[in-house]
Amino acid sequence: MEHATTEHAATERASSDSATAERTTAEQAQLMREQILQMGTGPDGTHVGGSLSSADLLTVLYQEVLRLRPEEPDWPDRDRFILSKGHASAALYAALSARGFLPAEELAEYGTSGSRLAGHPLRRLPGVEFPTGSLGHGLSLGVGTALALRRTGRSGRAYVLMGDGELQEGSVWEAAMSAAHLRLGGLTAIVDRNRLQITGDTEERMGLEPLAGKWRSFGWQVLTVDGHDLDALRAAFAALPGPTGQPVVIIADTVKGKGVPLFENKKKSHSVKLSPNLHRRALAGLRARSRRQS
Ligand SMILES: Cc1ncc(C[n+]2csc(CCOP(=O)(O)OP(=O)(O)O)c2C)c(N)n1
Ligand SMILES: [Mg+2]
Repeated sequence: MEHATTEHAATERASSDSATAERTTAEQAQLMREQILQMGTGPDGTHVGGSLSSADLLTVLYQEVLRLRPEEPDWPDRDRFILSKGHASAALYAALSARGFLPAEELAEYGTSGSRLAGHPLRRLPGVEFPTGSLGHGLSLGVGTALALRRTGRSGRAYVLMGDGELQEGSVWEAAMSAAHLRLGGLTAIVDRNRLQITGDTEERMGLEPLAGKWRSFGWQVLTVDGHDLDALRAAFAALPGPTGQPVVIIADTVKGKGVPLFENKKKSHSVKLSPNLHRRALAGLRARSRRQS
C-alpha cells in the first residue's frame, strides 16, 4: 500500500475537528441518521432510504479516511469525494458538518429557499467538489479528477459513491473502462448496493448481477463488504492501491433505510417528507434499534 490513508486523515483532522473529537465513528453515524430524519421534515422532504443506506460508509470516509482541511477547502492535496448519487445530499451535509465544513445548526435550513443545502449538492457549499444529481456522471468526473491529480503530482485520491440503480446508466461503464485502461489506482468507486431503485428491486427492473464479475471484466479489483460493518469498511479503505495501480470498486452491501425499521428495505422510503408524527415514530424506531444494539 503506497498511501496510508487513515493515518493522514487523522493528522489532517486533528486541528480543525475538536468539536466532534469525543464522538466515536459509530456514534457519529447514529447522529447522521438522526440528522437525515430531521432534514426529511424540510419543505420537500429528502431521499431518506438512500441516505440512510450510505450513512455508515460516509461516516467512515469523512471521520477516518478523507484527507481534508475544512479551513482550506480547496487545499490542492486534499482527497476528492464525489457523491454521484447526489440525491443522498442529506447524508453528505451531515458528514460535512461533522467534519467542520458547516455548522450543525445550518442543517435545519435543508431544502429551504436560498439555502446552500439544496436537495442536490451545489458547488457553492465548501466541501462539495461537483454539483451532482443527474445519475451516471460521477464516475467520469472521478476519472478526470484522478487523472489530473496523478498528472500534477498531487497526493490526493478520488472517491466516487454511486447507487446500484445508477449503474444501469451506460456512461458508468464507459468511465469504468477508461479508469482500468488508464490504471487509475487513485480512483476508488463505491457502490451502495441496497438492491432498490425508485421503482423497486434492481434485479427485477434491470438486473445487475453478477455485479462483481462485471466490474472484474472491466479491469477493476473488487472488494465486497458489509456496508454497515465499520471495521469491514475500514479494512477496505486501508487496502487501496497507489496512483498507477488497478482501480478498486468497493461493493458495499447495504439496506435501504438502514437503522429505521419503518423504512428498512422499503421501496417507498426512497423519498419521504416526514410529517411531525412520522418523524417522531421514525426517530423512536431508530433510537430503540440503537439501544438494543449497544
Ligand atoms: C439521469 C437520471 N435519471 C433519473 C433520475 C431520478 N432518480 C433519482 S434517484 C433515482 C433512483 C436511484 O436508485 P439508486 O441508484 O439505487 O439509488 P439509492 O437506492 O441509493 O437511493 C432516480 C431514478 C436522476 N436523478 N438522474
Ligand atoms: Mg439503490
